[in-house]
Amino acid sequence: MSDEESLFELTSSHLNTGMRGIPVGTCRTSFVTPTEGVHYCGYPISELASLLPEDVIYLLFNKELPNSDQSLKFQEELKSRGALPDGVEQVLASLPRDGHPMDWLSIGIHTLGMLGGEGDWKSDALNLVARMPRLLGLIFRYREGRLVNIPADDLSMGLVARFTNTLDLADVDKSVMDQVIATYLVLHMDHGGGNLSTFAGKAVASGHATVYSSMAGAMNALSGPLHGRANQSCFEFVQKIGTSDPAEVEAFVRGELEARRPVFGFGHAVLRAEDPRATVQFALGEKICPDDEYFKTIRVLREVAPRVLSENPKISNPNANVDIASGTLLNHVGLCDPEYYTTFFGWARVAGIGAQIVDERTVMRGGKGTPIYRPKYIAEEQTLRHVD
Ligand code: FAM
Repeated sequence: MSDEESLFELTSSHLNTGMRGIPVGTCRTSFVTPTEGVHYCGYPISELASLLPEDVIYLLFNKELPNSDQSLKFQEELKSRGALPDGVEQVLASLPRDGHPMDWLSIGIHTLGMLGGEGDWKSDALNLVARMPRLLGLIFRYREGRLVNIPADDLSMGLVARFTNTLDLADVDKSVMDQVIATYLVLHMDHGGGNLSTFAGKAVASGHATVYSSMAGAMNALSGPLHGRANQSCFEFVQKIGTSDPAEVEAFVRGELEARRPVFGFGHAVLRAEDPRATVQFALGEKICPDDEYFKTIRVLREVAPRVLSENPKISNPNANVDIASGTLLNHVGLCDPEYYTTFFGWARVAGIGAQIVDERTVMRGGKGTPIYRPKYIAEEQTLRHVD
């Protein structure tokens, strides 16, 4: 790309559109195509879905998949970075239990920064990646008031197992739970440079706030119902359907559209086919929970909704998106409260956003980093006047 190449013709119609589609920078970790969805460092997500989350995190930070030596070394590195600083639990103990888990997550990340920030972009980003499983596990425990017998953080475990070990739910199959969470994490780690939370995180970091403050800002952005919290709404929607009878599901979908409510789990701003991340999760569901009532509902929905949505030519993509199946799978393995679902999204995105912040701060512009963000806003309805 030469410095002179014209990338975009801007007209006043682009103002106040949320910068939709306007190129503002480059991204080294991932890109999204309309038919194959997200690719991490060139690899289609469908080819990465069953890899160890640690290996995919390595990919995002190093732009290459690790060989087996590099993989083991990186897993050890994350273990050595994983211990939470003292004092985190005291802060969690003081938070309101009816506060949304995403607000807890944002405060938790800020707390990690206040108590254990180092001031180095890469080291802080990797420390945060390594500390997320314990932080998230503790958020569940404190917010639910399950304070007795919290297992010690076992740093010899991998990232996912450290979370499930902290959570320590009775009567669940931890190996299936670990498989669902590992797949969830890999699928959600990154999604290009311009999605709201990633953009917000990089914008905050551009003013040289810490990785922790930047990531807390990114999590606040992710918490909105139009962004990350759609996965909570999507499972609540599936719960509301309450049937897997095809005719009843179709009547429900038509009723939602008539009432001008969204059919959750379908449609996308960029994709024009079923999101491969949905395809992967459907395949996993067929393996682990084909007879789960909610899974039966989404299996039918996957056939019915695109057919009904296609009747409206305005809808650019009637197919399933990433959020259609994730809640059903999390619910199946014992993570039954949809209010927590966006925190898994946040946990995953810490890797992609962290890697993108490190790239922007230490690699872009020959290592100088991207300057502080400063888009231009044009004054409107502000004629010059003076106080009499
Ligand atoms: N249900 C009802 N209406 C829909 C729809 C759906 N699933 N998908 C699109 N539309 C409507 C949309 O609201 C818009 O209507 P207006 O012109 O009246 O504003 C019209 O169809 C054209 O929309 P589009 O160009 O096809 O898509 P957008 O880029 O505007 O919107 C979504 C994309 C994801 C916001 C939209 O498809 C939607 O609301 N889906 C349901 C909610 C959902 O599943 N969200 C999670 C998305 C997930 F992938 C994520 O990003 N986390």
